[in-house]
Formats: sequence, structure tokens, C-alpha cells
Amino acid sequence: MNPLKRLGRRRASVLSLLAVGALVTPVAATAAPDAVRASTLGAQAAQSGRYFGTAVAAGRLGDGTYTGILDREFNSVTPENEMKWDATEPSRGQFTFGAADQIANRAQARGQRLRGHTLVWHSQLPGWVSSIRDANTLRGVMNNHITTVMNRYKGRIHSWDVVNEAFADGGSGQHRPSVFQNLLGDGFIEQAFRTARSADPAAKLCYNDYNIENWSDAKTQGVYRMVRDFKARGVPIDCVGLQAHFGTGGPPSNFQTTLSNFAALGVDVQITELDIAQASPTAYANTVRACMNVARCTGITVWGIRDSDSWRATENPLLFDRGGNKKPAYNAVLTALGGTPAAPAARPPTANRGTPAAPRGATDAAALPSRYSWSSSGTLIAPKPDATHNIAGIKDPTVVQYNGKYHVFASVASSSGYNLVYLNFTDWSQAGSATHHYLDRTAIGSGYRAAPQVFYHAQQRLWYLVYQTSNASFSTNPDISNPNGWSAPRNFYASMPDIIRQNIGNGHWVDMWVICDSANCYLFSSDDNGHLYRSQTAAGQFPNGFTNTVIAAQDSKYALFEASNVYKVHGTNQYLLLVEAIGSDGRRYFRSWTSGSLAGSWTPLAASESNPFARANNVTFPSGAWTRDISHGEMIRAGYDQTLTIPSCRLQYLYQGMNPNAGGDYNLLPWRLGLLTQTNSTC
Ligand code: 9MR
Repeated sequence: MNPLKRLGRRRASVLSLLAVGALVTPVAATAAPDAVRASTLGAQAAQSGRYFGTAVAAGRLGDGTYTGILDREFNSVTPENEMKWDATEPSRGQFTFGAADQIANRAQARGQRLRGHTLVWHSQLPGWVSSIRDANTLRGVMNNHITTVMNRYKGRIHSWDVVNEAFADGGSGQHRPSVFQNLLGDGFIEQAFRTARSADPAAKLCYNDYNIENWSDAKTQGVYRMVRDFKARGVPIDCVGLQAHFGTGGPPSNFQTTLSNFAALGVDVQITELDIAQASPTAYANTVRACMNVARCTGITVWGIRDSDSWRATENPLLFDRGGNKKPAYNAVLTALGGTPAAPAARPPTANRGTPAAPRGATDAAALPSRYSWSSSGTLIAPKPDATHNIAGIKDPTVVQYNGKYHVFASVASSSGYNLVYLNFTDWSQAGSATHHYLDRTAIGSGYRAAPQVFYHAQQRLWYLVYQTSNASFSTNPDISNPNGWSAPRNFYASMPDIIRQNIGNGHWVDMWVICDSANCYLFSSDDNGHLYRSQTAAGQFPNGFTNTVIAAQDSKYALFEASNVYKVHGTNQYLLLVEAIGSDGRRYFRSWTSGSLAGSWTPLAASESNPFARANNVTFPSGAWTRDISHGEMIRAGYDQTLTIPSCRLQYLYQGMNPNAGGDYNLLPWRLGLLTQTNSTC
């Protein structure tokens, strides 16, 4: 985005087509954008802000059919056995993370969320723990186990099953006997949750159990009383996992009641281990619908991929058959999530009960198309001025999905200049009501800060916020949801690199953007004068050592203006570059290019006014054409780490737009945020 100082010239030279002085009518926030139906489980669940996951066994990761389905369909992963106590601490103080790391690293590289399963459980517990006879020893051992395992994956786990299956079956509603219960008493669960909160404050902490789906069951009531008590006393608990190992009939008729009653206590609910004997499509659909009907039911995990992968394989309880083909239950689930199943494949002339479904959507890794069309939401996010922030426009958004929420950072513009704001929300329909946290009140400080970019550095386990000052600056934070956790600004460069100084002309150094591959990190920036610059540093050196600044792309001033985004396209070897241009009508739009490497040259993809990446002429506005500018923004990513991975299908882009009749002082223009959803995705 443009710095404050050049307003007058910009107004005269570029935006003179605007009717100056027109009345600015605030645009009402609307509900969620019109969704495009997806053809995979994870993508469709994501449209309502949910995840759809599966249990994964490290031993099957060499099976291409298995990993093909895993990466195509699921955006959350639970290690089936690899994070359990017998796997991670088979003897006292000797921790082994090989298999768990394999699953965690693989999922992270693909932008899939991770559920941690499980820290304290009476089963799959090594003999050395169950034979402890002394309460103090056991307490120390339990706390050490929780802390060590959680530390290993700190910041990378969406939800942890802190305690698993602690309640007894049958009518007692009490805890079951176990070494933990017997030596530490009822308080062991609370102790485990408190220890877990200190170990990884960013993870959601869940209590997970089976046979708690029927609201009338004594076991359900026992767990409910515990959660109610925890919430009343401030014991940290964030969610209840209902395993949902169902018989042929599927969920009990009061399953949704159970989900909403738990949710009403102020916790999320998740379906954590779903499988249904014989996989009746109706039973699966009923289960998914119950979750969809409860706002705080944030995701569903099935307990395995193919029937042959299941712990109850003889009951054929999963969504894919042994050959990896979609079963009828798959289509029922996709439909219940709101998606569109692929048309059935033409059957071969001879009866073949194993006919695979049509291969449409068989991969989420198609190359990007060269033409785009989009549907835009109405304005979703508008400024929320307060007593000390008289905000006129909200701009330059950056966004990640993490821990079940969208986290958005943006510039806020007022007559006194630019600073940053943070908000989070679970789905787009709530974006307009989210609290705005002004970051000038944090260590980021007041003064000129603009055009933020957020990502998580997986190895450093830190969130980075990159933004422009008069340099390229950044702050870090261990917890993205804590606005006060950001460090004071530091600069990437000692001063403006020479090559920029030599080419910038009357432009401005703006819109810094960091992306890493496994070897290097790159810092892109623009100069409002037709140049895109790129510096680099070794991945291990980040955030230090950016050097070798070169011109990565150039064109005429307005054709390659500012606001660049660079992304890795999931499952491909492609990188995507977007740069904002100013069109012949004076309106903002995006051009796009691809490259096989971050340091390579960029080939035009959809890069003209008549075939733009995103411009008013390829966007429809079902809820009213509130903007003609499609300006500075950010793609909804498939992950949140420094690789900046985006899906190749069903793209969404959060952007700034404004009332086309608005004019006046550039700083006071009424920028608002809206969401584009791709309407011509073919996969
Ligand atoms: O699916 C898991 C299977 O491979 C293991 O042999 C079994 C051992 O207890 O655990 C299975 O997963 C269980 C999960 O961890 C907790 N809830 C019940 C699941 C099915 O038994």
C-alpha cells in the first residue's frame, strides 16, 4: 500500500476519474459469501469453517492409494497410535517421536491440521507407568509426559486429546478405575488439563470419550458435569471430543442435543473418531448434519480412510472401500457438508460392484487455470472506530486459518496516518462482529505501520507479522490470538537496498512479502514504479541476512504497481505471483504469473485487463456491486506456515474494495474488506 506522504499526487494523477466529494454511503455487512460447492470433504467442510479429518497410521504412508485419498480429501490428521504414551515414552524419560514426527511433518507440509491423540489414557500405557504405586511419582511422571510431548509439537497442534476415556461405561457416571484414578483421585483430569495449558497455550484442550453421544446416558451426564464444573472453576478446557464409534444405526436421535448441550457450556465439540458399522449413508448423513447444525461443532474426523485401514475392518465402517473407491456413505457425507458429489461413473457393461466413482475432483493438485471468474461477498469487514482511533478505511488484509479461526490483520487508515488492526472469527458470517484490536497499543507501537503479512515459522515456532514502515519490518509472537504478544518492530534491512534506490524514481518502497522454500526465504517488495524486487537469505538464517536484491519482474508503472502476493500451489511445483495494477479506468485489479521456482522468472497466467486474475470485469456481485476496485489483499491459504501454500482449486481471496462514488483525501477513502470465491474451478 502507498505511504501517507504521496497522497496529493496520487489523487491527481491516478484517481482523477473518481467523482470527488460524492457522499460516502456505508455499505452494510452481509452474511457469508455465496459458497461454491466443493467436491472433496475437507474443502467442503472448510466452507463452513470446519475441518474434515482422518486418523492416519504412519505405517501406511508408503501406500500411494492411501496418501492419494488422504491428501485429496482431508484437511486434518490425527495420528492413530503414534502419539500415544506407549509410542512416545516406552520407558521412563526415553521419548521416541519418529513415527509421530513423520505424520506431523507430512501433514504440516500439506497444510493439514493436526489433532494430538492422546496424552493421558489408561490404555496403550506402558507397563512401567501402570506399575507405579506412589502418587507423587505418578504425578511427576504424568506432568512430565504431557509437557514433553506437547513441547515437541508446540504451536503445531490444533487440538489435543489431553485425557481420553476416563469415564466408566454403564450407569455410574463416575470415572473408571485406572492407575491415574487410583493413585491421584478425581483431580487427575484437572491436573492434566492445567499442565497441558501451560505446555502449549495455543492448542485447544479436549476431553475425548466414546459412548457419550446419547444425551440420556449416565456416562454422557458424568462428562457433562465435569465440563460444567471445569468451566465454572476456570479449569482450562476448550473442547469435548465425541468419538462416535457407532453401530449400524448410526447416532442416537438426540445426538445433536448432546452436541449443543456441551457447546452451551462454552466449549467446542468435535466428532473425533467416526466410524459406523456397515457405513449406512443415512447414518453418516445424520451424524454430519448434527454437527453442521451446531455452530461450535468445529470438525469431524473419521477413524481411518479405507475399510481395510479400520480397527473394525470386518464391519466395513468407513467412507472408502478396500480399493480406495468412494462408498455411498462418502457421497452422503459430502452432500451433508453442503457439497456436490461427482456424477457416478458410467458402469461397465458387466456388473462390477467395485466401480470407482468418476475421477472428477480426483486431485487437488491440478495446475492453475489461465482464466478466472469470481463471485464476491458484500462488505464483510468495516472499520470500527473507537475513542482514540478515528478510522476511515480498513485495508491490505492478511489472513490465516489457525485453530478453527480466521485471523486477519489489516492496515487502518485515518487522518493521522496508518497503523495495524487484528481480529479473529470462526466463519465469515461473524467477521463483521469481531472485536478490532488496535496494535498501536502493543509493542508494535504507534507511527507508520502498514500492509501486514502474517505466517507461522514452523521451525522457530513463532508467528511473524511482516509490515512496511519506512523499512521492511517485522514483529514476532508465540500466540497469534494474543494481540499483546507481538514484539517491537525490527527491520529486515539496514537501509533501502541500492538497486531499489536506483530504480524507485518517484515511487515508494512498499508491500513487503516473505515466502520460504526448504532452502531459502525470499522477501519481495514493490516500488510503485513498475518494479518487483526480491531479496533472499538461507532458510536457517531467517529473519536475518536478506541480501542479493534483484528485480524479479518489471513493467510500466501502473501495470506492475504494488501489493504483490507470492504463493506455493499445493501439490504442484508451481508458484503463483499476483501483483496489483491500475487499469485504464483508474481502478485497481490483479494480474497473475507462475514460476517453477521462487527465484525463477515469471510467466504470465491471467495478466491482462481483458483476462485479469481478478478485476471488476470477472467478478459478479450477487449481493450488490459495492466496489469497482479489486485491491490489495490475500489468498485464503491451505496452511499457515512460511511456505504460504494455497489450494489449486476453489480459490478464495480477501480483498479491499470501496464505494465507487467515494472520493476526497486518499487517507480517508472508505476501504472495506470483502471475499472473492472462484466460480470456475474445475476440480
Ligand atoms: O485405532 C486404534 C487401533 O489401531 C489400536 O490398536 C487401538 C488400541 O487401543 O486404538 C485404536 O484407536 C482407539 C483410540 O485411540 C481411542 N478410542 C478408541 C479407538 C478404537 O479402539
